[in-house]
Amino acid sequence: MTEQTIFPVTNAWAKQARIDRAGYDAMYEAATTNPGSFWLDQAQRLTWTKMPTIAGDWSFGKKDFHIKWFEDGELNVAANCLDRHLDSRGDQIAIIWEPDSPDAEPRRFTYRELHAEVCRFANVLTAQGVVKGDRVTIYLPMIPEAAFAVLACARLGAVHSVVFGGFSPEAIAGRIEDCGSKIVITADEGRRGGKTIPLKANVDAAAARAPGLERVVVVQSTGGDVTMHPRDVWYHEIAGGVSVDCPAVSVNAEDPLFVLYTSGSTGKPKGVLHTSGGYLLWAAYTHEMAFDYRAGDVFWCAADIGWVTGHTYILYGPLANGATTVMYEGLPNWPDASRIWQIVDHHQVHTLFTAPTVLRALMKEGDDYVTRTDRSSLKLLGSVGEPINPEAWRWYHDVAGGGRAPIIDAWWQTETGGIMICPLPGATALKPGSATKPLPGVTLQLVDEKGGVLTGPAEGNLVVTHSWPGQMRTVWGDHERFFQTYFSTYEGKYFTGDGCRCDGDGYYWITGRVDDVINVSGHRMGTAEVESALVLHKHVAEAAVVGMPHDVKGQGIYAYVTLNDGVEGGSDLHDELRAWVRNEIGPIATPDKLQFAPALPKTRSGKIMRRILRKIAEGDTSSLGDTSTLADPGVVDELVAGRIA
Ligand code: 6R9
Repeated sequence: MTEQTIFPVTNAWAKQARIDRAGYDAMYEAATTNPGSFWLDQAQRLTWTKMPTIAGDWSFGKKDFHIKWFEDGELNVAANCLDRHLDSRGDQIAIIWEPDSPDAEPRRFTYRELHAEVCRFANVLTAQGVVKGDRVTIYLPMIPEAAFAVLACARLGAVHSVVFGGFSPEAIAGRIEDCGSKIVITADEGRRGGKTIPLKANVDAAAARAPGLERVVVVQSTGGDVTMHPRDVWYHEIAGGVSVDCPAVSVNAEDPLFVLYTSGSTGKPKGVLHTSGGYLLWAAYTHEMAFDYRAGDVFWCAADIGWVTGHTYILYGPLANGATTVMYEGLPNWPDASRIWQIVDHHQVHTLFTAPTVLRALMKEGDDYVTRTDRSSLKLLGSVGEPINPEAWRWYHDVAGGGRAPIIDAWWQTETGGIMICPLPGATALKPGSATKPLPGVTLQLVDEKGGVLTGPAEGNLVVTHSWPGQMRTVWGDHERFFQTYFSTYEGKYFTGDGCRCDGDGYYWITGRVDDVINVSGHRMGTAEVESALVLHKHVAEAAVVGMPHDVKGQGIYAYVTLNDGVEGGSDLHDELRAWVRNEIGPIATPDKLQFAPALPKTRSGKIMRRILRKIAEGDTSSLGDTSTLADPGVVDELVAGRIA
């Protein structure tokens, strides 16, 4: 299959979709030529307590750098996701919760029931002293209470910071401290793939390193044994008898809604801050546009709410649009590779949104697991998190979707709040591996290393030239870092960190990160973070981490480690170091391969030549390029000889 393979808009979608090709072109044009009125119009999607009269007010320039959207508007995000639906669809299912075990019963919450649960949770948080503007760390498994907790914060105008359940105590502590949250909401244990995850015990360990933590609210989920400390309270004990009425606090559009930590190319993870009005509008707008969402569609984003995809497409987008959203506790391939398709059948899922890494893992198990299920409810398939390779695309399209459902390959980032580039099912012919075209309101450019703008078919670095409502507003506590990270490379433009190619039809093909961020199973990992974890070990002198191709994860982690004098690098230490990283950051950061190196290849000025390390990790040792600038070129031969195949 070449990139010339084109899948035209299907007849079914051509007939029913809201937006056709001409409609897309007109809308794109309107959003670009008159963004002010375009976005004030779009703002009508939300219910405001005070309607905004100003759309975007922003500058990416260094002198008067600022980003604001709908700055004179006021609203409550949870009321937009709940209260405003009560009259029209109070008895419609808002959330279908599918448990880890196929033998356990799913739970369903109508909009009315979800509203009550969120109000109850909000009242409990208020009783614990949470007020508007406070940060609340949420470290929960994929259980309904995760949705209640997130929306309860939004209802109070408190700022949630969800930490993925796979992160270690060390990582949790860092996030609690960085955003200064005094309260953590967790559960006794999580459950995934038949195994339990000791969430409460992890929070206990984190608390030792997070002196500012005052209160831990514990949701009983598995009923597993936990130790309760004086700072801990059981949710079910303090929620009994609490009112299910709770007024929604009206906030300014620019008041913070959440902080979500993400890896960058340097330093510790950044707290990406999203605000209330612009983010919610972007969530609602993109959910409707990208998936041509219609009332009644059952929407399943198979992500975890610990990642931005879960924030925007399990919760905020679907709920703002009054959808029925599926929340799944477990793994797509447990107990076996049919599980994901059985859930589709069971809940008659209309749109499935998942990641290429999941597809590659399922593909390996063979088609039988798929074809023995019905899947006729599936009308649309989404892909997100990393470039989708054409083989996985083809399999998703032909086998999983039976050739009927278009694939919405959606490119975006934690920083962008929601989807930026994707096909529209009724408007865009598909090319496997291309995220196709920007949504109306998204203005892209490709630039070369020096910032020169590339036009026509070209390959370069992807930038966004105009602000959009869903754009992050700052790095929590470090506005200067926000500017430096995203706006200093190319003056006056937002730099995505991604490389990209644009073809003759104006289709965008993301080629991957151009910075030191690697994409492991669709999750971002900073090489610097893994290196910092490794050098904390007493035997490690130096470490360099690079990405390598991995047939399921997309990219795997390859670590080169030099040891302190006198320490021998045997298999015990090898295993110990992998476990060490797992402990420091979490399982997703565990190096796939770890090579003990006598030294690292450095330039005379001491800079590690990562290009060479990448080539060796890839096994591409015939084309290492110029090594003459190295302080000790002999190091390279030793690294090649010791490569872990
Ligand atoms: C939503 C999300 C962002 C990085 C991004 C890019 C990669 C995401 C992609 C994609 C190619 C797609 N990425 N979607 N690459 N095609 N459809 O994943 O956010 O975790 O912040 O990662 O993921 O490299 O820069 P986040």
